[in-house]
Amino acid sequence: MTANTQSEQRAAYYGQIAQQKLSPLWESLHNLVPKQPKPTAVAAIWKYAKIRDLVLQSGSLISAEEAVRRVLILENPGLPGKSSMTSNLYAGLQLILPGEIAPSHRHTQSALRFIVEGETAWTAVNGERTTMRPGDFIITPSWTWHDHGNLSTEEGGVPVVWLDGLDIPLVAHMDAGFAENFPKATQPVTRPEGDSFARYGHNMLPMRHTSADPTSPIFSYPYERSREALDRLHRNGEHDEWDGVKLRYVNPATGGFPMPTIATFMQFLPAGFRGRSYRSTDSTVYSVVEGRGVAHIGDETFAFEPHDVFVAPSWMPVRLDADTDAVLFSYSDRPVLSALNLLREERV
Ligand code: GTQ
Repeated sequence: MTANTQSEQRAAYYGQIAQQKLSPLWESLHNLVPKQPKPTAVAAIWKYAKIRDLVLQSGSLISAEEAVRRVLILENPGLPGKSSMTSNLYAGLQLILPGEIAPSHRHTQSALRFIVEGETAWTAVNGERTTMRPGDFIITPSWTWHDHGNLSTEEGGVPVVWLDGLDIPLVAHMDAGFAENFPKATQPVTRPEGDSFARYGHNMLPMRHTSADPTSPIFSYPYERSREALDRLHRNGEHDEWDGVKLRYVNPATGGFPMPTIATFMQFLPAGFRGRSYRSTDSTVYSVVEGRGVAHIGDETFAFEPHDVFVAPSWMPVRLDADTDAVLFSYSDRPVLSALNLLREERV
């Protein structure tokens, strides 16, 4: 049989089986069962200096009220039209202007807020408001009402911008998305600010706390605390050749990840740090808090400075250099990989 007739025969056959909703595995086996992860997401960086004005411009195009959430989605160029940063995770920059309120709603997607600039915004969860300050890591648990606002007055106020990290693509993939609006713009405030931090944020738990909630009861992890811990460890001589000084955030009630689907981390890289290469099957989104350096991800090299966001998709080698002392916040889908026994790591 000539190659031509063979391929013609196969094409005809594929046409026939397609009519019966069948497809030949042998044409796609290599892609379906790859030797190693082949993420469609690519390594990429968003330079805050280039996008800040565009984020602020959205404030004169649409109100927070009309938009519900006034956010520019950071869309991975390898996943066009998918509103995704990685195969499982979403990232966006949300803007809230003085006097505005982003109305209360809830959804099954879990969210984190990582504050980029401005100190006058609040977010509410479970009847408690917390002030959002740069570098704070704040959680909106799955299916909890949440509304955001900016306390500053319209004349003297400043815009507030934060990075939203959600498990939107994962939940979409699972076909498990539910959402609803609260009947009013804001939920009732039933507890004073700082209440949950007093209960859960001091290496103690309320006496009879037994909740097995997989989401951390601490909803704001203040930057002050995380920064101090990293600084102290650095001064004590902690220095990992891959990570610098890196800590993971925990749910104090379980010791596990702060959210069922998203892990979060904060790391310090001393000036002159030249990190070694590592890779992992979780995909990680980084937000630069302080300092300047270079991220080498796969074949790409990105110079970074404060407020830049960059992404390292699954299994791409990552190597971090710091020109000045630098602090990086990051989040990943590690809890999902870990729960499914799919987490692999390699430190070169
Ligand atoms: O603040 O509730 O960036 O529901 C995307 C979806 C933010 C939010 C996003 C959301 C929110």
